[in-house]
Amino acid sequence: PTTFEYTWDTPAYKGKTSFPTGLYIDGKWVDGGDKSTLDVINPTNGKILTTISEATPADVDVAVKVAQKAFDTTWGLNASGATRAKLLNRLGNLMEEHIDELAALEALDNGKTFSWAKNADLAGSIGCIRYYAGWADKITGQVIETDENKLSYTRHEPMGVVGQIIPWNFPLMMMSWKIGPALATGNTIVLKPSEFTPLTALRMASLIHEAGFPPGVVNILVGLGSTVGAAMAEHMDIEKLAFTGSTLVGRKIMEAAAKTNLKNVTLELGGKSPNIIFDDADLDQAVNWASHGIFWNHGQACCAGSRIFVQASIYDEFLKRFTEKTRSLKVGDPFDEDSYQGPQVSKLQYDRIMGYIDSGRQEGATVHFGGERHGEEGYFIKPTIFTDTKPDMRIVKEEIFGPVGVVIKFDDEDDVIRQANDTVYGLAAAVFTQDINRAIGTAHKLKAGTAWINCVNQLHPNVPFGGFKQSGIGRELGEYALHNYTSVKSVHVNLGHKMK
Ligand code: TXE
Repeated sequence: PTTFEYTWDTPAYKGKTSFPTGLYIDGKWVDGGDKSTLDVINPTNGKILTTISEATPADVDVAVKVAQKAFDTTWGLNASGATRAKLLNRLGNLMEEHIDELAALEALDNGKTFSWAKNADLAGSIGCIRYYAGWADKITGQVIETDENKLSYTRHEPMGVVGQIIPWNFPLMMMSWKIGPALATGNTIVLKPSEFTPLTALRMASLIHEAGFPPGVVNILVGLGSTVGAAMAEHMDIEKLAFTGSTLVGRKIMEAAAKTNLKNVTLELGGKSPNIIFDDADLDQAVNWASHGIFWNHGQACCAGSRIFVQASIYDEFLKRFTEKTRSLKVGDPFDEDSYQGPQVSKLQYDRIMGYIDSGRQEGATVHFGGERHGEEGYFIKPTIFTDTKPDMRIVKEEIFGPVGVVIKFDDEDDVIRQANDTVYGLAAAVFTQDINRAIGTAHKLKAGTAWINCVNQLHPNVPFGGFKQSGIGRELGEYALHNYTSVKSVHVNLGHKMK
């Protein structure tokens, strides 16, 4: 396998990195079974950054075998909670020591700005690993009283080898949300990063190694979804598969699980989250949050507030201030200190988003702001606002996953709740108002796994995150995520009851 080396000399960051890029299996870096490779593209200029080893389905078999062996010997029920906590804490400390380097890699590979990568992605990732380190020695079952001749209790046992497939929008954070609870509960892992953004996961392989996790506990295979991802979903010896990505692929994974070993599946999928702004909201704050809601991470967030509903009496004033705010967002190089928005992650995503912008125009909506590419190279798209939309337009119904928001006028509370819930998704929702009854009442009526009041995009390792409806199955983060990675065993002990 090759070594990736890179030196940054930019306004935001000066530093360098060097790490092996092979598949990380059984504590070693190896080439893929058929020696094939993948190009990693820099989205800021569309050029090849590096070429790395690509895994095959046969490599998945090898990785599952070594993960099973590690589960049976050095991990699983063989490593105490205190040991698992110690190693996770070491990993968190190593990530913090390398925080700038990891943030720079994330910005380079994904296109997000260095400062957001550091302050949001890295802070969230390190916090998540440390949070689950805290749980590792606190995984307990219950003693259940039945009768005096019996002792009944439960154990929350690790499942075994778990598969984890992650996307490209928050590569390191999604990896942390996955490996944190899985390792804390004693599972071994075969993880597939997105083929579009593999670099931070590969750098993490070195840190996991350095932290001292036994070989085979974490295995990282970069490869395509259609080959390696599908092989994981179908694998007979993967007990559980955790996936974050598109609803389309989530469906395929459930289908593959159903057709093979009925592996347990958790899914974190897409969204079309409503952001409701009532006439009594603090307007400047509502504007700033709404902007962050749709334009943060270039709209590539599953919980992006992509449908902005504004009450009729303040609609014109909101739109005026929201347009000014949008105009002020600097689109540019992720390593410029004043950039807010970098390029979209890939040519594929750039084309998809531009396709949605065209469809909005063709279906009769108004491009109120933006609606075109930015600059000459790379995958930059201007932050875009649509108005004059209709409920059945594609830009109102479908997840665009880009910096494209629709602003919709509403009359009253019932009307907006009906419209907000008129979607197949249910990941998140936000409401802005100064009236506490209206705020909490609306939050409770919205069909979404997360409801934000007077804020958006707030995530915390201690608080669960996941979707209603077609946005997913299961919850990540918080104590809830431990359930994704444990099987409950009930033990009945006879204390003297005689059988005749
Ligand atoms: O996602 P994919 P894509 C949404 C968003 C975006 C759209 C398409 O709307 O525009 O999905 O993005 C792996 N079996 N989200 O095409 O393909 C793939 O290799 C097993 C929302 O990039 O779902 C990658 O590791 N795995 C989202 C992961 O799935 C397969 C984040 C996600 O890629 C596979 C990303 C298969 N058959 C996209 N095919 C969110 N919820 O945050 C692909 N993969």
